[in-house]
Amino acid sequence: MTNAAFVPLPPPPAMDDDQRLARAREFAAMLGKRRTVRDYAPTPVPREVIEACLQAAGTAPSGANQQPWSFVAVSDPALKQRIRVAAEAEERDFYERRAPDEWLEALAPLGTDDHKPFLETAPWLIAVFYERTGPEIDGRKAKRYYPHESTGIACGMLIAALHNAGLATLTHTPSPMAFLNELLERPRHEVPYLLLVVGHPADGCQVPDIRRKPLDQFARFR
Ligand code: IYR
Repeated sequence: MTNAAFVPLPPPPAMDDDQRLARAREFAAMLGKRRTVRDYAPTPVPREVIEACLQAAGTAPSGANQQPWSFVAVSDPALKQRIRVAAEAEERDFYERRAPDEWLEALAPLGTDDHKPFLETAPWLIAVFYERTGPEIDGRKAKRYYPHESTGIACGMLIAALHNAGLATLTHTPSPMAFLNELLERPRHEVPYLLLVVGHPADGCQVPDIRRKPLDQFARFR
């Protein structure tokens, strides 16, 4: 027996299969133009745009509808500078000591190194956290189900929403990221997941000459 409450699903938009195909292809083409950007213009982006894109992210499906994500959007230059300093310290350690040669070889086509000026130049940094558990209430912590997967889906939707709004992004994962809890004053049960860099590309911005796999290499039909 379930005591769940149900309401009618609002009708989906009316369209025939030709329209469906056209829309599906348009969306794929739109997303196909997304590129990860590491060189940003200092041009500001209104907070309302970021809010609307976060609103889109917050519609993601999640384990047991627990919505275990939490976003901190940072535009304050002093805070961005502190994030850059902390991230670059971790990245230096990664590139100079921790990264195995195999990993450095895999990164070579991307041309990345421990310098992360975009953490100050880009107008917004969105730190994403997932809740490992709920907050402790009366000494008990509620379990969260599929928090990584749920937060990953929300991040995908956020990246798509930002791209659709004409903005560039970078999924940055300085490792470890515990400094984000301290700098952004988030409690310990929130685990840093991703630092998303958001803004407009710099004039003359260049991106790595890399390709995406064709459909038949990553999807099968049976
Ligand atoms: N966090 C480092 C290294 C890095 C790792 C992966 I996997 C990438 O796809 C890109 C970079 C950095 O940001 O430089």
